[in-house]
Order: sequence, then C-alpha cells, then structure tokens
Amino acid sequence: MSENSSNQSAEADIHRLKQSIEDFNYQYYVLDDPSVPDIEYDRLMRELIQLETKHPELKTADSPSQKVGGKALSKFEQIEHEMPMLSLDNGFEDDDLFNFETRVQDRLNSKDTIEFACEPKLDGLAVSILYENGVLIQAATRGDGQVGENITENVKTIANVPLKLRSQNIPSRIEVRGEVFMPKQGFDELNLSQKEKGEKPFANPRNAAAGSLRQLDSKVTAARPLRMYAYSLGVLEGGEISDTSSHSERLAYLGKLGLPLCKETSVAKGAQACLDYFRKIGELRNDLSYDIDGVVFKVNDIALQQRLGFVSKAPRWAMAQKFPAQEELTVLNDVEFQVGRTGAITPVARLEPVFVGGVTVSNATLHNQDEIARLGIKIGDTVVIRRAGDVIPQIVSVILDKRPETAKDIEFPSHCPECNSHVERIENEAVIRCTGGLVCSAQRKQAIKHFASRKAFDIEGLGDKIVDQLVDAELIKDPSDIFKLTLSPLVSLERFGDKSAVNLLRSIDAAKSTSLAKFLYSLGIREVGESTARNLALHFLSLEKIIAANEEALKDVQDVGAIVATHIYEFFNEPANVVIIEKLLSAGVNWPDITPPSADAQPMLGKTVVLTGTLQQMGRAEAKAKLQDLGAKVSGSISAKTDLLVAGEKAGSKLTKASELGIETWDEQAFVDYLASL
Ligand code: D41
Repeated sequence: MSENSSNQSAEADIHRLKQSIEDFNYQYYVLDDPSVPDIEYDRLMRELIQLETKHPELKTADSPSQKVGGKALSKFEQIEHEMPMLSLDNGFEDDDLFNFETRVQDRLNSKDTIEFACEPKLDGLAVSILYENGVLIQAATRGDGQVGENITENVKTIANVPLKLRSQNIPSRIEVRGEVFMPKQGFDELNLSQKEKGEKPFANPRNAAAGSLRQLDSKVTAARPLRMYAYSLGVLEGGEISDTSSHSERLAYLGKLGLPLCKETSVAKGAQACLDYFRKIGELRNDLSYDIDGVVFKVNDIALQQRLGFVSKAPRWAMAQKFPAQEELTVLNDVEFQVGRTGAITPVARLEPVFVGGVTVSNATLHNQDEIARLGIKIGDTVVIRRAGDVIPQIVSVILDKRPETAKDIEFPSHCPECNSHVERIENEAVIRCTGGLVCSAQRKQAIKHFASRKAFDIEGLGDKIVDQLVDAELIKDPSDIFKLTLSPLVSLERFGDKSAVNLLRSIDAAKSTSLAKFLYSLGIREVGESTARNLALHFLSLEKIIAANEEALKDVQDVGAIVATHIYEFFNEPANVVIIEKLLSAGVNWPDITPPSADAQPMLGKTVVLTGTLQQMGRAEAKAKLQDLGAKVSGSISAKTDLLVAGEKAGSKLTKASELGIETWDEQAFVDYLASL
C-alpha cells in the first residue's frame, strides 16, 4: 500500500472512531443512557490514540482523545467577556420569592402570573465556553464578570464537556455558560486518595472543584472528577434559535447540541409553584449526586427578560433562593469527653452556638485523636462547621489566621471522665477506651443488659426496658445490685405490678446458681464470648486462678491470642471490677466445682483436630464444642502437628493438604459414628 492510501484509510478509521466515541459520550453524559460497556469504549479510545500517535498529522484539537490534558502553563491569560457574566440576587425567606414576582409584575405593568424556569443552584464555579463552528475554542472563568481567566485547556479535560457540538445546523459562534462542579462521589474518592498520598484533603466539593480548575497543568485537572452543566447562553451567532423562544427551550436546544444539562430543572407558574419546587428540591438535596446551595428562578419568556433588563450587575428577571448556609464560622470553646456503650471515649466539641444548615449547633463530634491531629485544632480556635441535611455537624477546618495566643492544646484524659478508671489506647486503633467496664455509669446499662441476657445469667423478666428503668431509678448501679433488689422499691416503679415484681425476684434468686463459664461470659470482658469463656473455665478450673493469671498464662488457653489475653488481664486488674465480682459472690452467686475431666472422659486429649467443609448433621460451632469436650484442640489450619481432619462436603484445599501430609481424615458420618460409640 502506498503512503497516501495508508493515510487515507487511517483518516477514515480515525473519523469513524471519533464519531462512535462522540456518540457514546453523548449517550453517556447528556442522555444519561450508556449504550456500550466501558471496556468497549476503552477499546475504541485506545485504537483512536494508537492511530493518532502513528499519524500525528491527523490528530485534531477536537478529537475525543484530547481529554487528557496538554502542556502545563506558566500563568493564566486574562480574557474579557464579550458579554458580561451577570451575578444573581439572593433570597432566603419565602417572602423574598413573592416579592420577586411582584417586582417583576410591577415592572412589566402586568398582573399576569409569571412563568419561571427553575434550576437547582449548583455549588461550583461559573464558566463560559465558546464554540466556533461547533468546535470548543475557548473557556474562561467568570472572574469579576467582565474579565476572567483563560482555562481552555482545563475545561477541555472535563469528561462531559463536548469538544465538538452535535446536530446539523450548528451556530457559527455560541458561548455556553454553565457551572463546573465535582459530584459528591468523586469528591469522596478524591479525598480518600489525597489522604493516602499524605496530601491535605479538600474541605468540600466546591473547594475541590475550584482547586482542580485552577491548575496550570491540565493533566492534573484531567485526573479530577469534574463535571459541567450548562445553564445559559452568552454570545450567539447563527443557528436555529429565535429571539422569541423561552429559557427552557434554549436549554433544550443546548441539550440537542450535545451539552450536558441538569436533569432536575422544571418550569413553574407563579411564586407559590416556585416555592413548592424549592421545597421539593430541598427534600431531594441529600440524594442528589452533586452539591447545591439553593434554587435559581428565571423569568422563562426571553422577550420579558429583555424588557426587564438588569440593575448594576444582576438581571431583574432572575434570583437565587438559597438554602440556609451549611457552613459557618464559630469558636471552639471547649472539648469534653463522652463515654459510649462499649467504653469508647469520644471527644465532643463544645462550640459557640451558631445557626447553620437551618438549626443552632453547639456541639460537634471530633471523632478521635487522629481526627484532632488531622485538623490541627486547639481550644479557642475559630473553626468552619458544616451541617449538611440530617448529618451530624462536623468541624471541617481551622482558620489558623484567627488563632488567639491563648489557644490551648486538647488534652486527652488518662482516666475515664465518668468513673475515673484508667483509659487505654490500643495500638493501631484510633479510639481510647475506658477500662472501667462494670463500674462505668455510661457502660452500666449495657453491661447489666448483657449480664441478665439469655446466654449469661438468663434472668427471666429482666429485659432491656426494665434494666433502663432500674438504673434510672438508681435501684441498681452494677450487676451485683440485681441480687439485692427487694419488693417494695420494685412495685413503686411505673408499670410494675406486685405479680411481676414477685416473679422477677424469684427468677433472680434462681439465677444465682450458674456455671463458671456463664459467669465469665456475663462479665462482658471485651472479646470474651461464650466459647472463650468456656475455654477459660475448662483451662483454669477456678475463678481465683483466672484472676491471678498473667498474660502469658492466659495465652495458653485455646483460642486466646495476645489481644484477648490483654483484655482479660486488664479486666481483672481493674480493682473496681474485682470489687463487683466479690459482691456477686457474697450475694450468693455460685457454681459447681469443675472436676477435671478424667482421661477416660477425654479420649481426644492432646489431639489437634481441624474441621473443614460443610457439615450436614450439626453446625461447625457445635462440632467444635463436641471436640473440645473430648479434650481435642481445634485448629484452623492443617500442619504437620494435625492429628485428624474432619471433612464435610465441599472440602477444598485443607483436604488436599491433609492427604499430602498423610493425615488421618474422617468424613462427617465417621465423626458422627465415633461420637455415638462413646
Ligand atoms: O446552578 C447555578 N449555579 C446557576 C448559576 C444557574 N443554574 N443559573 C445561573 N444563571 C445565571 C444568570 C441568570 C445570570 C444567567 C447562574 C448564574 N447566573 C451565576 N453563577 C454565578 C454567578 C452567576
């Protein structure tokens, strides 16, 4: 093939590929109706880039491959807008909207109901994008409305901004105005990656959009998840649009040209209908994929717009009705520490009360020490606080310029603010925790509920609601008080009859006889569930030995690793916990001695058994418990030390490995038969 004809076929291929990719982009970004899977799209794009690399003379500025950014600039050039970019009057009260309609009617000398185009007010940056003969040739920021900055290279990288307009009769010059923004999901992902890279996260999607658009290196912008929605027209030369059309028709026209539009726009007749739209959008707000800070209303009829004109820099025919601000400045007066149900201690910011997002906020969570370090916050600082929708107020950032000399570091408590027990911080965990357990009032209700629950002391009639009542009435402070309850204070409680009181006291009395395993489980030691409690009881045989055990000794217990051993050790070394245990025992809590099982009763003593696959006749936990009863150590992985593998159905790699190592293997039936033979 000659050079020429190879070029011709490349040209045709490139043309075909561009056309397909432009169609797909339009379907995806404008119609919101993707027609091909991503991999097919990626394949076409790779093909196009390959051809353009091979034939650089065929590469054009409007090729869809040009969304990756180009050479970095040293500064942004200034661009004077051919038509000024106007600003918007703001309203906050319902009345502002009614007054707006009245002003419009007065000015027009008419009592007719006015039709308004309604648009969510995107919280981003206004831009102007100029297309000549259908090709994007320039884009600028709004700047002061007269002069903006040339950000053509950056805007070209925005995924849903077409580099070329569609449709037959394209205007020779058209200036599209719209808002560049960062969708919430993209913002969250960007901030995650900022954190991973050790870079400062952005305070909100608007800041992230602004920072991304003001990059001298458009390759950086290209990597940011920006989007644009068109909301008006500037310069227009040629094309099909007449002066008499409406704003909503003009938007539809922009859509036909391939420009992306906000899907939530509407038309409303009269201020009341506008207010209804405003409320509807307010309810939708949290579910929208992008941030908005209000609604824009525009007189829909273009002829009326022209009659109304503008005052100073804002059109008389438009207004922005704003939602209550979601971000405000206030002062951090103090930090207090709250104890949660599991003993986790969270710092709570006490703020100078401030009206934000429609309510007065005086508290915000600071999460944990890591969050405080990330914010670099001190008491006395001026902070940006944000309340979006029903979300708990957050401190977004600190205004360092406003830090007073008296600002104080936030000090974490070494002792629980509720019960004065000491506080622990586990390595690699951001939270600090109160070790007080049963004595800590904040943890008390939860601990007592656990204590009385079915797998623990199993006290019938002592459900969650009654525990709340008893603790609130200060009839019980810790689990040992349960056993001191008497009839007369009980019957004085609301909704508590004689009969239920008598029944409750009876079941409390019956619950005193328990087992060591259940007793240990009832204490609610972190990460000590039923099975670990059982293992502890069987291993040590007495409570005294468990209390006396050090972490090394505890680690010898089946399934107890270093972390659980530390939890157990710390629990029994908290004097307050020991006091409660003594009170329980003196209240009459008892259990039978555990006689160490004889070798006869434990035919599997010293054997290591592994369970794998699905068992049909019993659950995995049950099988494990049975094996442990027989003295076996149940392990999770096959090694040379394994004595026996019990393999249920669909056993996989463990079965293979066991047979490689020549380890004795039983199927489920063999195991069941063995149990029956004992
Ligand atoms: O969504 C927006 N942020 C938005 C901004 C919108 N939907 N429409 C707007 N319309 C105008 C006029 C009426 C002046 C054409 C606007 C803005 N202006 C605007 N954005 C920033 C300054 C002005």
